[in-house]
Amino acid sequence: MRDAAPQTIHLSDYTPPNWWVEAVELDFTLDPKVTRVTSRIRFVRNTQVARGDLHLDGEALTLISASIDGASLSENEYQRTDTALTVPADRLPEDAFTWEAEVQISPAENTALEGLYMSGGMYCTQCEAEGFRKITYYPDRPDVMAPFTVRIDSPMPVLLSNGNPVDRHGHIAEWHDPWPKPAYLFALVAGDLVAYSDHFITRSGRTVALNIWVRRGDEGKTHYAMGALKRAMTWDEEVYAREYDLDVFNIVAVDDFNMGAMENKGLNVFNSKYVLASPETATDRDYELIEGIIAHEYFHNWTGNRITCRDWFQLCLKEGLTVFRDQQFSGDMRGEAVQRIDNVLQLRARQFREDAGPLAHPVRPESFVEINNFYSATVYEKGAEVIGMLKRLVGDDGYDKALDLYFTRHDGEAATIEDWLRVFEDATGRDLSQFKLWYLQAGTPRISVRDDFKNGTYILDITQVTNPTSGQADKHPLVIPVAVGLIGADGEEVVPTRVLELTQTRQSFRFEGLSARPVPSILRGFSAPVILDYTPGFEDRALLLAHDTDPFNKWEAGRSLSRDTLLAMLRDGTPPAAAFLDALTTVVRDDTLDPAFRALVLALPSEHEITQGCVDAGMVPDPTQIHETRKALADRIAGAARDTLEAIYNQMVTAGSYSSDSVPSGKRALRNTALRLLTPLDGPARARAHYDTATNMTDQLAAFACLLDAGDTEVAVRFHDQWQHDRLVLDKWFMLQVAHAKPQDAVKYAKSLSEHIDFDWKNPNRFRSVIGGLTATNPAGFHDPSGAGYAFLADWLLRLDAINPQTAARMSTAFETWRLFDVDRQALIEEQLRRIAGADGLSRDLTEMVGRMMAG
Ligand code: 0A1
Ligand code: ZN
Repeated sequence: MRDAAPQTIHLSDYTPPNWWVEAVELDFTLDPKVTRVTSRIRFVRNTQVARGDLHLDGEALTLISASIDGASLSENEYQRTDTALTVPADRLPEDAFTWEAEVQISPAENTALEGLYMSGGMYCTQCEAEGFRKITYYPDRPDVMAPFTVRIDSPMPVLLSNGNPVDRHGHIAEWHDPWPKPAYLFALVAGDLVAYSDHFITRSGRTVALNIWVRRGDEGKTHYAMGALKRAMTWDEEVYAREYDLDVFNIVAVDDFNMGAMENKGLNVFNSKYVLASPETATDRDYELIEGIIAHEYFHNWTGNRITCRDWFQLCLKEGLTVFRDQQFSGDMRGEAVQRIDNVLQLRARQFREDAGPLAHPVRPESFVEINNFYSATVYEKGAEVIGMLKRLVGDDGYDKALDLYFTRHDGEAATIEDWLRVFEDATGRDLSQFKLWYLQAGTPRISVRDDFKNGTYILDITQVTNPTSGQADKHPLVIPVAVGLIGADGEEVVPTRVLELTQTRQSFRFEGLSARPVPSILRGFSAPVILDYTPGFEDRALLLAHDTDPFNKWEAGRSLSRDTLLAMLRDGTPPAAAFLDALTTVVRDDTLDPAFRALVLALPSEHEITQGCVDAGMVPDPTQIHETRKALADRIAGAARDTLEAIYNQMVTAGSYSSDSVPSGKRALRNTALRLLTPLDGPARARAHYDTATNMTDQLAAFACLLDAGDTEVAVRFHDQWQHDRLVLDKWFMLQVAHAKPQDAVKYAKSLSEHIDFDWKNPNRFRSVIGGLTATNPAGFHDPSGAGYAFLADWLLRLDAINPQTAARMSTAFETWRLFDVDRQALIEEQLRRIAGADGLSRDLTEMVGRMMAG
């Protein structure tokens, strides 16, 4: 239901609660349609504020009874709206009291997958950000932290909640979580589940029971996740000195989940796609994501759970830091260089795109209508980049000191970004007042560089600018760490990496004592989340591609040459320069380099990256032409590097049984890239053989994609016959067919797949496979000049919004780039945005997103 007037919440309006919670007891009697929840909550007065009303959040609850200190409350003793229950201060005992209430809820009818809901016959919960209020009346705000005791009454064989198990007899299980936590970390799971179990001995010698709970039949796909969990636990002890703090750590895989996973205390709930893996069903990329996400949720135990956020504006406090930590972990597990390139690719694809459009917002936003709309690339990924910069600026020792102080000073608290920055200031003595702007200012800064060489001195003159973003016209200069190294004309590094600190709009930096003009390698390791407007000539970039000692910039040199080549092809049909093709081939052929890195060098900029490149170059992007030009360049590269690619295809064979480790998966990545490039040249025979002999999903899917591109229709039938029983593989089947449809057929394909018997639009993964398949993986199809893609998306968003507003709102971001396109496409998209905005009963989630996209 549309709220009468969706309210905007402002950070500046934060006030502490009138009442703290000392302890919570919850009793659940589970039933799909009629679940009873009894709560006993001990409130104590917050003596820091004037004595005030008791404010409880509550949504979609049937209130059966309520009492204070055992005396039942009649309806005239409280006020109740659709979203809250308030007991006036004069009806409350002076300093402390026990609130008891019984409510009724209906998990089976909860299609929004927020609060207590059902997935595949099991009960599960999702309470972040504000889902607990759909379970019972409670001060559902992260600064109210309390220990929880939970009793679950249900005939289901497995009954789980947070913390440690206390008791189990018959239908009833009791759990106690001694660590004070906000309600968003509450979780309950009940189902006919099986566990894959193991244990972990912490460095202080405590034994922790580890369980991964899955649906019967999936237990063979849990080993990898368990290994990842143990690696993450070890890593957090070794690198951050953080130890796990309960007797048991449970993970549950559920099929219907709006996001990736959730860090509920001691009971992480995962989208099954980020837990279940076997070589036959999961790709190398899936394995990598499982390891990263298992680690992310586990790391939240300290950065998020032990220290949480005071309010939802501080979301980046836990998310930016936890992403930063999971990226460090993945770098240690899989290789730092490749991991960094991968992170930057994601950042540019998702966060730069967000920052450049109407949805731009600061890492710490100042207002929101629906907080679920701010689980964004900016909060997560730019939030992580900001921490990376901080670490670079204060040094590794300074970072370690600051983190130690953070954990000791704020353990058990709900903290703010101000607290976070203060520990860095106190630990290192550095003034971070200007640095704080990274949290407050939206938009991607651009830095431009001019250089000069005179009498042995090389000068870099660097300028920064951040363009206005919606609602934020004035921007101030930021502190930008620019890591720079200098390379001599012979390819030798003459100055190793130095971090220049740009603090003003314009600044010069000098390098003395050089014998000749060097080639600068700027923004090494992508030392700041900025756009570097500096394009050295072809020769210089080819030199960096061949010789830069910084792997990120070595890759970046190739990427920027590819981008410029594509733009020149688009502008006036200029063919790719032979020297560019040669330079690329030389790197790809270099077997002293990591195969995963070579695969990344061969990967062309995405269609969205080219779209943005066109806009930056003053051209109107044409999605169809971009798609064709990108394919044409791939064919040119394949033609020029044919022998190398054939050799790679023949050599990069992984022997023995499957392993998702970085070395074999890097080899597969390079070999499958070669296959993809060679297939249009040589025809589908090689891909067919690859498909027929594949022993793992990485190879099968790579061949499947090639065959779809080659117009093989029979392979989709074979794939479906083989995998129709496996829901996660079937998601891939749906997505790849849309992704590899010819742009002019893509909407037609997506439509017919959405009518397929296996299409279940209520399952977020399946919905994302088809609708997201079109918008995210087939941009030329989505932007078909007829506007059919836009109408298709709008139709589905409206339909989904009625049952699952959160996922509908997320998927609507496919429209966020609408102003980049020609006026005809803009008009077609605007028509759809207006249609959505005008629909009856639109959710607060989608109303906010569409409103922001139209306004910005
Ligand atoms: N905190 C989780 C992400 C998450 C957020 C919201 C959710 O439901 C609305 C679910 C998960 C994480 O960072 O992994
Ligand atoms: Zn997180």
